[in-house]
Amino acid sequence: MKRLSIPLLLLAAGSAAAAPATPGIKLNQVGFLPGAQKLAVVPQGASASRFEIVGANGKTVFSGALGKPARWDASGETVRVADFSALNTPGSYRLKVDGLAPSAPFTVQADGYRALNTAALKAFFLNRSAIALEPKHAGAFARPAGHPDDRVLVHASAASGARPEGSVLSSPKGWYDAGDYNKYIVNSGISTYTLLAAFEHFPAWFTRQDVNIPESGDGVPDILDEAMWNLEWMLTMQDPQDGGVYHKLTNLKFDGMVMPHAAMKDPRYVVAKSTAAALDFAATMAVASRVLAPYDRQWPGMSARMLAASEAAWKWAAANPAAIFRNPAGVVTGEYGDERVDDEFAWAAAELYISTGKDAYYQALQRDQAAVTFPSWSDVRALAWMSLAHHRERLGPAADHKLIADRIDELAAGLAREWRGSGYRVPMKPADMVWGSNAVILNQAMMLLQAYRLNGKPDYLMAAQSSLDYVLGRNAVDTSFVTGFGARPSQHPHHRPSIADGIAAPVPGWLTGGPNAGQADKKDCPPYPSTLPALSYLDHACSYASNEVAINWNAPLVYVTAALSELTPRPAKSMTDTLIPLDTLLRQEQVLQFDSFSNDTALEIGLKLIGMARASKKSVAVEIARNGTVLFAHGMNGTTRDHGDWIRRKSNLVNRTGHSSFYIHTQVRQNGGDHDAIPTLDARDYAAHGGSFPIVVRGTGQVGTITVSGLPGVEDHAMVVAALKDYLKVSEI
Ligand code: G3I
Ligand code: 9MR
Repeated sequence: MKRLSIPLLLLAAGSAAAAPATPGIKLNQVGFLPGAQKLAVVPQGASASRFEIVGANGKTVFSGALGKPARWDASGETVRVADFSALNTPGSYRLKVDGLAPSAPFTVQADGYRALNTAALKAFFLNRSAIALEPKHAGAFARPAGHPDDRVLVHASAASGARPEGSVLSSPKGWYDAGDYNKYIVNSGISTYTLLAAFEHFPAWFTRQDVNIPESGDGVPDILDEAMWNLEWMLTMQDPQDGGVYHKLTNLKFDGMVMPHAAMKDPRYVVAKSTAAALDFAATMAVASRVLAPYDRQWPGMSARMLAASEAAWKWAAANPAAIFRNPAGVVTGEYGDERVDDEFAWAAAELYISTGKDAYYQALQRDQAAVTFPSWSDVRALAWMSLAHHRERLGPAADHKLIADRIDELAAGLAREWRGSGYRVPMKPADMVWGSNAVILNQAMMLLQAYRLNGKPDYLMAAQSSLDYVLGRNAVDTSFVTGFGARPSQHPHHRPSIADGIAAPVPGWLTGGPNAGQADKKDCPPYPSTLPALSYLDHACSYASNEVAINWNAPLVYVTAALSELTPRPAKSMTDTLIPLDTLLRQEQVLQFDSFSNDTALEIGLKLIGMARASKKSVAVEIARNGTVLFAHGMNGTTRDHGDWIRRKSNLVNRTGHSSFYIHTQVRQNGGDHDAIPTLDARDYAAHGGSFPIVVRGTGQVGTITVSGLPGVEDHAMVVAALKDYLKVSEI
């Protein structure tokens, strides 16, 4: 594929991520939880119509048909989807299509996102200001402390009576925003909120997590310790005189491409108070005050102090509703300027309502009628609804539960529609390929997950999984956008420590910004490979517009990987692992035989099976064949063509071996083998899973098969056996 132009390839020399010459198979290069939907995209050019999944030993474990060609406008491609969701056996695999190079390797693994989630959170620690990173926590990425920020100047734009221009403040701690070394309240707000929400929604996941930071083991989950590093800084950005909050703490211009401790010569300033900063601060502190309330022993008085700070900031914003931030003359660092603050008012009102229970905040929220849009630093309305939804049972009578659920479902339904219709099966539209597009799609995933938590619609969970798949490799540039993860990760982020630390690999666990149709850094970079939105990506350190990292992009990566880990259904282990003794299985084959087997017999047994499935509210496909002729076939509502393929492969096995497919399954497993990779059988044509049973006519031998598909193999098998026992009036076995 033509991702990198030749000069850029040379610049990127040393990268293990050489672009493949032809468009290849794109998939999540990290992998899938066993119960997740699992999709890959295959370029249309391939003439093959089927795909295979091969295990680490090269044996085929799964095969399926490619979906219909579908276009993705963002990349100008037509692709076909390979769906291997049914593969839930843990292992390491590749996907193959005749005529194409094999895919990157991926795993199917329970708890498969633990390392990624921990690294994504660790990245915040590695971006802390004002602290030396010790080797025992940071490994090779240890470094001296940067920017103590204990002597920061008040900029002319921020001057007030008690704090005239040039007065000195202490504003230490906090995370560097991104690839630069400045600290911005607006972006800190949404980032810190997202981490706090991840903990608030999935406490069990984070309570089990050891990120190996200096505070680990202090009785507080690491994610809260990490959030506290930034919350303490945010508190220093409030002017105690009036409750107003400075927009940012910054140099006048961006530092050079040096390590933090080598970038401390220029003075740093707090710059202008703004309405957006006050409201993002108010919202975040209101959340923090309730999430940290149980930790008053570790942080005495902190929760109450945060709530008071939040209310003071709200008051300031109410009195100054139009203090829109613009970089003052002479300040050229990140602006995070936001013309519209109605969404910030709504968010702060919602969080203050949840944390204080005061109806005045709910009334302020009610004035906001706008539809919910997925969140970004400049559009935080969705965060209000996400918090209201989580707390809906605790809200007072004023709160309208249906409205909360409907607002979130409306947003999710639109995203899911886009997901279903797009060639790459992503909720993101071509127009969403803006600066930080990888966070766009993960914030979309976060909202889909809110809807899923409310109403359990499977599409929402699958669309969220697809969003993660996209950033981990199922994208048009075949890149895992998380440093250090996947076979072809971003290697050259616009991140000053990654550029200046002398280590070839970038700091791990960072989500890079991703394709940005605006190509706003064109003048500072080698040419982009294409003007198409989804191809507007440069894995080059020059590219601040497509390859920077940022705290507000990593935060939804933390949220989404934890949420998918907690919400993805786990395949029922007890079912898939149940084995019946071999002698019992043999005995079934000997006893459940016929004196004759007519077309009517097939009809009666077939209907019996359907009746049994109905009675237990299960959905199955059934096929009964004699001497190669199908005498009965029915697929109940909810079954798909895939069930037909299982029937074909399971009955092939019975016709070849003379045994029930569950007998072969059990025999192989008892001998320590892999039933999905039997050396003498081609997995495209044979499946050693329960559900197919031989029809044996006494005196004649095997004449056909009765096959059920749709449940775990052991249950498919049990259903056939039960129907035969009933029909043949057998009570033993
Ligand atoms: O949302 C509009 C969209 O409607 C429009 O069609 C499109 C056309 O260009 O623009 C979209 O807005 C873009 C916006 O990002 C999307 O969030 C703006 O053009 C684009 O300029 C803006 O970029 C911001 C960038 O700073 C420049 O200001 C990014 O959001 C923001 O994440 C980034 O943040 C920087 C900080 O300033 C400094 N620290 C690093 C950080 C990350 O790069
Ligand atoms: O390095 C800066 C990056 O962190 C910011 O996000 C980006 C936003 O504007 O700006 C980068 O700085 C560039 C500047 O804007 C233009 N000249 C080149 C700078 C990077 O080399």
